[in-house]
Amino acid sequence: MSEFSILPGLKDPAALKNLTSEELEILSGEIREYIIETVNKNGGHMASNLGVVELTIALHRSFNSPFDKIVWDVGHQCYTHKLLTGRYREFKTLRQTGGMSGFPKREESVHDIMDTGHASTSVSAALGVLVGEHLSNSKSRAIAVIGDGSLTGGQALEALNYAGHLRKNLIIILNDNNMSIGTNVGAMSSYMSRLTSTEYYLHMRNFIDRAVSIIPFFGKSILKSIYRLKRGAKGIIFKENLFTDLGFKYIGPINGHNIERMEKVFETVKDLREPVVIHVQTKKGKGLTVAEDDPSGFHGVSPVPEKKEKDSSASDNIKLTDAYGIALVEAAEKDKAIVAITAAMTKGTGLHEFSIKYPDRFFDVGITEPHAVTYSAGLAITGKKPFVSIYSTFMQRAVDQVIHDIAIPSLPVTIVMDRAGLVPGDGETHQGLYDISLFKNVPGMTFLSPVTLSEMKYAIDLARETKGPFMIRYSKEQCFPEVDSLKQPFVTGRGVFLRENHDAKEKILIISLGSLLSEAEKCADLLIEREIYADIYNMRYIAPVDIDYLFEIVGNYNLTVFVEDGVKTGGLGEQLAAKMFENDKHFHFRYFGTPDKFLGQATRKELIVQCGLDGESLMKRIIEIKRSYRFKEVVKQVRNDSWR
Ligand SMILES: Cc1ncc(C[n+]2csc(CCOP(=O)(O)OP(=O)(O)O)c2C)c(N)n1
Repeated sequence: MSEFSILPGLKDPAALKNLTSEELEILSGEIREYIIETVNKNGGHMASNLGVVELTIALHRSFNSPFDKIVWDVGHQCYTHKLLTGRYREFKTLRQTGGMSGFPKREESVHDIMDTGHASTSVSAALGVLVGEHLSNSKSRAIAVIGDGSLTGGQALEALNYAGHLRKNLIIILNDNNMSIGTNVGAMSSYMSRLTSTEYYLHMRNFIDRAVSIIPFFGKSILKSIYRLKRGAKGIIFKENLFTDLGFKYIGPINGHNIERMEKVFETVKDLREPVVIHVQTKKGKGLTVAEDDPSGFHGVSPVPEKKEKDSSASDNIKLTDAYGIALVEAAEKDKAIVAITAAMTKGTGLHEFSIKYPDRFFDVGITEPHAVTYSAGLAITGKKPFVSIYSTFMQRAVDQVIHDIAIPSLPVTIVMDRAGLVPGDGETHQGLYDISLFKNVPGMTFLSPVTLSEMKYAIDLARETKGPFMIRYSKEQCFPEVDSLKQPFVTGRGVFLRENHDAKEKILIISLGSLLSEAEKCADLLIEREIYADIYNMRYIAPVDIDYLFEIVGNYNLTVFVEDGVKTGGLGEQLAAKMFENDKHFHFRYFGTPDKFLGQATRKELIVQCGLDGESLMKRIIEIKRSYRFKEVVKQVRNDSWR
């Protein structure tokens, strides 16, 4: 680790206020260096964090955190904030198990106002905090820092609407880098580009910036004139400014890499009595040329060793995300009705190739998951076959849209949930553990969990032939190897045996749902070492389940263990157990999933072990059940004998 002169000594943001402008420049450089080193080593959000170094310094110099509440939208850009709020040492452990979170976390620091990870919540949260503080007669200020991408999310717009109505002194910093993860999309984005790029307006902006810089500390009357001047400028070009029309004061665009200028503006708005939007322009990836040139590629960065591993991997060992991308492109070639939709996650959901090959049939609708789902319902009404790709965790946003707009009218929309199950690195907010419990009981839903490229292709073919709502879920994992048993076509409601040994004396079955199949396989291998044989059945279907067929299978075994990559309570295993109970099927059946608690950051492997779902834990659990089963059998036998 490099030797830094200023950063390690900063234990509290208040100390920032004593630094000279030369020292602030050195500090910015040290922060960037530390972020680059750490993110390369541990993985994390590179470009977004490099873009807000000066903005964060200016905020912490102007406001008094934690008395003043700074709320970061998404929170993926909070690294400088963490470094300036006493977490210099901990930063080395960024995203590691038991280490510092890559997102704001209340339990980590009083400076972290919200636990975040999902977009577009900051304005609502900051407004709530502000009103709450006022009710307690506190003079705390509330500042929401939101990116131009996150501003496209419906919740942010709902909050702007209400904040404009309340007219409290909420401060919104609009961090505009003209990017979401990829290029930002939508009318809002073009609107902001117009705000920042019109020649005349740029001229006016330069004039105002200059005016601001020569006034040492401009008073309210001068500020008022600046507003008037700016409104005048906008009046000529735009007639109306969205923010001013919603009831906000608007200042901007200002250079988000000039600490002094930002501070002057922040100092002035501090005591305003109405809501204000400060439009700050930043460069995503600032200070790291490769990230500046490819901000999208450097949005989320994998640790360097993982990259090497990935490069050396064989092409048949692809991730399920890539399998989906390949399978959808293939399906789209033969089926012109297929259209693909993503909510700002083109690359993350494997749709990059589709977007290049079929630009007219591809829609990145911005960070707007509920809209993405209902928009797809509209497309389906016209005979299109929409495939909407959204991470499992972000689909939590669109539960009502699935039920109300797709399932009730029984529209053929396929929701494809990537990053389902245990998700590494990002912690509680990014786990994909609830989709099975949220959606499996939606009437008419077909819900599949493919584990190989060939299963993915079957799933997509089935989806495009199905007339009603459809869901596909898979993890961030590699595909399971293409073994013959998994190449069998799909039969409604049924799975397939990965391993079946008819000669075993004592019959044990492991039913696996999703990517835990590889752990089921390890478990069976470990059991063999102990001379216990277990068959493995890949469930494939979450809904519908051919329950009579499943009963028939389970009836052949002395013990069946069901394993799912999702929360146990409300999961499929629990539902199957209930069905057995209802039908007086006294099978010896156990089901395992993730526990009823939020799971923090760790590698996927570590998370699997934590939940007792790895091969070895499963093996131990099965042996334990067998033991207690024998014991119970003996007790039952004794009781029966004594009753006779
Ligand atoms: C509801 C939701 N959908 C998707 C994401 C994934 N995501 C994380 S950051 C990001 C882009 C945010 O863009 P912006 O707010 O402009 O911030 P920038 O990274 O450009 O600084 C996206 C889409 C998310 N965090 N939450």
